[in-house]
Amino acid sequence: MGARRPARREFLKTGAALAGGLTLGAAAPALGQAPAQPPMIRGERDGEIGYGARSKHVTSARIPHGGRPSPDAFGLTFHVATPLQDSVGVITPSSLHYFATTRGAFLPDIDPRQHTLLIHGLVDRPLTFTVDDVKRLPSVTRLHFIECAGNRASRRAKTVQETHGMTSNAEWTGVLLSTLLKECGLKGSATWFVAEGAEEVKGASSMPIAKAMDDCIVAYAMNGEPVRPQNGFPLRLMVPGFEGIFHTKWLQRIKLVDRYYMNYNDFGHLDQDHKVAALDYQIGPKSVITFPSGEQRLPGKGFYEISGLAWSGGGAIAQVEVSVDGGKKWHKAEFRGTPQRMAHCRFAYAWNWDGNETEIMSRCVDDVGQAQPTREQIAKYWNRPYDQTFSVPGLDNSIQPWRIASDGSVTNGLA
Ligand SMILES: Nc1nc2c(c(=O)[nH]1)N[C@H]1C(S)=C(S)[C@@H](COP(=O)(O)O)O[C@H]1N2
Ligand SMILES: [Mo]
Repeated sequence: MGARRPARREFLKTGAALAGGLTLGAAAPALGQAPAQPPMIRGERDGEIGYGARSKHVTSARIPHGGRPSPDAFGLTFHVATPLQDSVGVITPSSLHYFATTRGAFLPDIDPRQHTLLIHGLVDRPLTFTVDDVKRLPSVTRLHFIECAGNRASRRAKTVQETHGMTSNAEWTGVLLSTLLKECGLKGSATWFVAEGAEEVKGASSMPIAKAMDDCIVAYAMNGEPVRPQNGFPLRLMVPGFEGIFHTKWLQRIKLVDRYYMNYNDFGHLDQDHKVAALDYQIGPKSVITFPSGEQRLPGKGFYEISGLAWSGGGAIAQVEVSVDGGKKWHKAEFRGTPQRMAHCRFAYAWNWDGNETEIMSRCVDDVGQAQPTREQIAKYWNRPYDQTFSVPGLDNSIQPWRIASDGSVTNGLA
């Protein structure tokens, strides 16, 4: 199991911190009355029977990302971010999964009985699969994150939803793309493939064949039910660890080709600097503290469990460290659950806040040895000056600091 058993010393320290925090008012003393009877939710009238609804007291919601309304005045949907500040565990509920359409889209309303997936090009036998055909084949079920290239630190962002909400993590079920490609028989000249969606702009991307044969999934289910229309119903391609744009939704066609093909999607997101472009496929190791994070408030000094998420496109997360003094000292965080390959993993760190202003942040290392960099390190790598105006070229996996003021308010440490 990946969750380390805490050393006895560490456990005692945590226990002491917890006891201290509770005496500082985290829970009210019991006075011995029986709990009052709450009002009742009334069956179907409150929408609870056919398809469950959450409590009306839970209001966590997605927000449009990057200042662009979604849907816009024409009814097109763009980018919408997950409320990571409220997240617990590692599963993003499907209703809160971020979603992104590269050029804005009306969501295709696809009848799964009519839908087919065509695989053709450099294959021995071009084949057309119905959704039922796909479901008959041997399946896999795996946790995977998706992250959009638009997910980046910014001085203007106030909350972790604004800085990091363009990533989510779900349990995906489907058939390995390699299973389908073996049915078709790959020709030796097939070195790339193009995956295409069913909407008007096609959302197509070119990807190397090695990735197709490794771990890509043609997914039909997400978190135990059919993939939601916003996330690609009835079939979507999962390209674990690759930038979000490659995970083609409403998947209807895969063409095997012998070189990189420029598509609408590729054109929109490729950088002219080939060094930046090369780093735009696989997501680097990244982590962020989700509690406490921007615009939250600590009610007073004492015990808190710092909690956050870590992920990498290169494999599973091997280690997360937390600093509670602005990056001077780093402490090993604990995992909650077992880190999975190309999936969010939840980390926690027991903290006794002394009530003084400070800065907290996390950093991670994945199991192929890649480490999450600071923004200064990234600037140095690209040979650019590091100042307030620096923006990370390509994908941004920089360390995110949160500033805690002595009144307990939390703000973006980059601001
Ligand atoms: N067909 C199609 N697939 C697509 C897109 C699109 O616009 N059309 N957007 C891509 C982008 S930019 C991202 S980040 C991910 C987002 O997946 P999600 O909406 O399920 O979170 O889907 C990708 N797949
Ligand atoms: Mo994206």
